[in-house]
Amino acid sequence: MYKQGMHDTMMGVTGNTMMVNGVVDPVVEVDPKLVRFRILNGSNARIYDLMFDGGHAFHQIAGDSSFLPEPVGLKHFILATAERAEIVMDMSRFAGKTLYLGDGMGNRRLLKIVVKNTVPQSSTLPQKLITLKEYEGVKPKNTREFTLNMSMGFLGINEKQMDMHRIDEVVKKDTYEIWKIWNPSPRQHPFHVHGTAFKIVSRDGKPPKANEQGLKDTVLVYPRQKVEIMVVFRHLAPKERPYMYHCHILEHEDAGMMGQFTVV
Ligand SMILES: [Cu+2]
Repeated sequence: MYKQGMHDTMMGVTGNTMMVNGVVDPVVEVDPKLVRFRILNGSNARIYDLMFDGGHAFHQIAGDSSFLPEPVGLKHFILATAERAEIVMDMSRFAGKTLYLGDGMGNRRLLKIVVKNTVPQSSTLPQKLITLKEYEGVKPKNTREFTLNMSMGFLGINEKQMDMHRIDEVVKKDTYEIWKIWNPSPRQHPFHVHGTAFKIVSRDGKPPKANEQGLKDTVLVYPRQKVEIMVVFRHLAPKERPYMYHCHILEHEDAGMMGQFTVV
């Protein structure tokens, strides 16, 4: 049974069978060299803490919508629903061995990786990847606030449930804005915005971690956290075809945690 009541709506439904690219118990064979994984969290509700078995180190090089300014050394990272990440793992150390990409939160193995027993080729990543110019030196005057509401039986944003016949916000094209997202609820919500690649300005007033410093379209907002993002929209969106912002836990957006906006 997919959804059986209020609890499933609040918590989001998580199944008992993990799949990668639609495959149960997936296996991939790789060469013993640098291997790049392009990962999308396509789950409806599950948030992952991705890591390799044994805690082997790797680099994240890209997030949702751009490269990171530089490769970020990690042993694990959180990937919320709809978020993307590109990571590079040096497989030259594992020629002839098997390792697993897994989820530390549920202690689950997700992907079996068989490293071929051929001559290892080692190489290094560039130190610098890109210079992000989009939001550099910009100090927006316009701000908007979005409060993520969740109480028994009610899921909404700014005390409103999604209504396809209501436009919640009107945004000006090519105008930089700060969006303040406040999550007073006890659950984490991945906040997703259509039609933009934004920059995370701060989490509770502090700068985001190094692997969140690229352009994004989804940001996980933890319970009782305030996240500020800087957005700009480069395309028009009339009221017949508005954009949406919403929580990307399927059961939450489905229950009304979503709003729509035009770009004029
Ligand atoms: Cu949510």
